[in-house]
Amino acid sequence: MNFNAKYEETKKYFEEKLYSLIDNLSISDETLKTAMAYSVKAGGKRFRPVLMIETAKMLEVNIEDIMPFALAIELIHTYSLIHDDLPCMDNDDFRRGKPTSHKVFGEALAVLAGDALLNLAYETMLRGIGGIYKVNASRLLSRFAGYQGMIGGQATDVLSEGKALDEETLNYIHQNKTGKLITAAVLVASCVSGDKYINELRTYGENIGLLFQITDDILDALSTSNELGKTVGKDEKAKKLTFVTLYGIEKSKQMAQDCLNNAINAISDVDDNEFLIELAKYILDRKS
Ligand code: GRG
Repeated sequence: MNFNAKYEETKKYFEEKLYSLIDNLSISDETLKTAMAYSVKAGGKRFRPVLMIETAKMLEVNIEDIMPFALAIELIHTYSLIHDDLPCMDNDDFRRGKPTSHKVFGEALAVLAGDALLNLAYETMLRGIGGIYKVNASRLLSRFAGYQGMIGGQATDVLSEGKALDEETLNYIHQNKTGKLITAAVLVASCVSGDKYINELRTYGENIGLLFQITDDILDALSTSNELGKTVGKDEKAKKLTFVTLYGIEKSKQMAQDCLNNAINAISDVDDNEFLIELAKYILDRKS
């Protein structure tokens, strides 16, 4: 299997659907529409929707059945980045190599564009909803993106700033802030399939979620702004507790390798697992 070609093909297919959704929105305020489209079309790896679509294909779920959820998860991810970049949170000027939403449109519009994308996510996910499997998938995505997931992790992260953090709190923050949405990508596909391989995919998702965060911390410490398209070295400057500041680079790399091994082992008996295995390896090797 040519992993890169398959990733790019699925990403392209997904982006066509995403852009068509955004372009066809009927929004009376042109600035709001422009702000929503600006962040949606700013690029990005489309990692979560690609993971969800490929997991669904592996579980023999129809692409039309998974697409509303794939669109929803990317819209949720995009809103979270807009809000995370705001002056009241991470205060970032650049994202994906471009000025952040509030730098272009002002803070009020950035908040509203994020809110609008979040609402659009649920509207899209619920379009054509039917059957207990899809209802369960919707509940899971809502929960994992909310106070028991991404927002919960972000809240603890914000509230921990400047405090001495213990290992348990660091793990809680990362399992939720970054890990839950990534785990949701595989679990939503499993829910829609009628819970096929749900336990194996949960362990896989949790491990690649953690792997994603550890590599993010390593990249923040070692990359240049040009490579990442955002400000780097912020964690150390802000005295933020990260895997790198807590364990150092070498131990963090070892932990990343352990997560990769755990993820691969979890799905070793799952049929047609090649793409998911290659995807886990890609996270470890990623440069942005
Ligand atoms: C504001 C509710 C709320 C949540 C914010 C996503 C998030 C939670 C914070 C972002 C902080 C951060 C840099 C986390 C590290 C992992 C992460 C989510 C990186 C960005 O995701 P990528 O690499 O981005 O998938 P692209 O640009 O490729 O889409």
